[in-house]
Amino acid sequence: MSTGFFGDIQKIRYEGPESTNPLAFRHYNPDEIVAGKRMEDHLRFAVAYWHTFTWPGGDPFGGQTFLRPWFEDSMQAAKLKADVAFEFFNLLGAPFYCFHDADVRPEGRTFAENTRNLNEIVDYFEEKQAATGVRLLWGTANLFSNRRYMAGAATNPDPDVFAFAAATVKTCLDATKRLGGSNYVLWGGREGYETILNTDFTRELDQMGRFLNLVVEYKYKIGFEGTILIEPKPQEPTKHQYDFDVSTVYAFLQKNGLENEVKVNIEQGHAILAGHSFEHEIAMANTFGIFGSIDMNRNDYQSGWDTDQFPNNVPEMALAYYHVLSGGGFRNGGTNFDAKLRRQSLDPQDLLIGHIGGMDCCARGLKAAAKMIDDGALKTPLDARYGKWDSPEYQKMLRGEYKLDDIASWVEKNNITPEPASGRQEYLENVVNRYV
Ligand code: 3MF
Ligand code: MG
Repeated sequence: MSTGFFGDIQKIRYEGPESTNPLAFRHYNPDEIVAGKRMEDHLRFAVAYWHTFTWPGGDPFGGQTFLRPWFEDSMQAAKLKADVAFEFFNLLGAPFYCFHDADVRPEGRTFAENTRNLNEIVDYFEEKQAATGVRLLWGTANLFSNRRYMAGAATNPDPDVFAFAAATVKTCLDATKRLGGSNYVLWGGREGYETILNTDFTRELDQMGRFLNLVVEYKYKIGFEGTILIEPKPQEPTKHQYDFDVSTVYAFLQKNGLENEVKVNIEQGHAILAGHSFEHEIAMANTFGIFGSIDMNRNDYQSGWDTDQFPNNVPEMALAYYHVLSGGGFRNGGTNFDAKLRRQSLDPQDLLIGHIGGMDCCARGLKAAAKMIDDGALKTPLDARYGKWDSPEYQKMLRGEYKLDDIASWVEKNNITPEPASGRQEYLENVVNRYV
């Protein structure tokens, strides 16, 4: 039985680029084949439970603007929220969703009560997934909202908090496994510091390393087959967050012997906050072999805050998917909209329209990326730029067969005189613009 929340809105359909219907896709056509695969299977869209069903519309200057019938901390309200959520996934045709424990269950007074509440909702989700075919892209624990986490979870100076957080992650990994989740995400919301004056980096980073090892050990213990992902972010809410960006996370994984166990969930807005582009972070993760999944939401470039808006810039999406596809595309990962409405967008249909626009924008980006790859538009000039490295002498240098003094003799004997060549940046930028 329908909750009636979305009125008489029907399932969102693909109507093609000429459609002016705001409740239709103009570019996202799930069954259309792009680069040998259905678009739905390439993009693997997921709806974020927290922004779409839980966020009340507050900002630093004012509270709730959204009035939702399930905004109440009870099990009954949590089930109504779940009913609406699965109706939404169906209307939108979203194959996946993502959630934190705190998004889906009422907050208990104790750890045991939290676990009971979570498990009751997981039972409910299990039935709904079976009835609808919607799947879980990733589960996670909210280890940053409750006041107990104000000084961090794994990195807290109080070991009681470390233990409570570890116990909570155990329950969330259990839940994710039961629901067949493809990944489990750790975003270190408050794993950082407000001031160095009260912070011992050595202890905190060691604690964080131990915590992550515990998670990986437990994954094997229960036979969870998904990928463990860390989501980098440089700051906000803390002044400095330890999982600053992809490169920092990779160094942390190596230090803790986890570089083959854990991958990254890269968020567009977090990449920008770190002073990078989204494609920089995706390409870097490919280079290290730790690319996992993406959170597809932008920030407002003027405000400098993590505003979590739906993507609307096709050239940016094209370059992002160019690197996703160049790395072989998603395996367990997908495109999660960690995006929320603006607080004046009050109507139920705004929730659909935000996602529709985001999905269309990603679809256009994907198609442009696939075409660029097909044509070798960027790869051919890139290979040519590095082409001299294919010569046998330069291969020997790379393999370490020529030592520094061998190289010196070789350069002298052959009178090697480097001739600078154009980097052709404007040409390449113009090439990209042909595709978007
Ligand atoms: C914050 C985020 C987070 C993470 C989520 C899962 C609340 O900037 O992006 O959203 O995506 O916690 O790790
Ligand atoms: Mg995110």
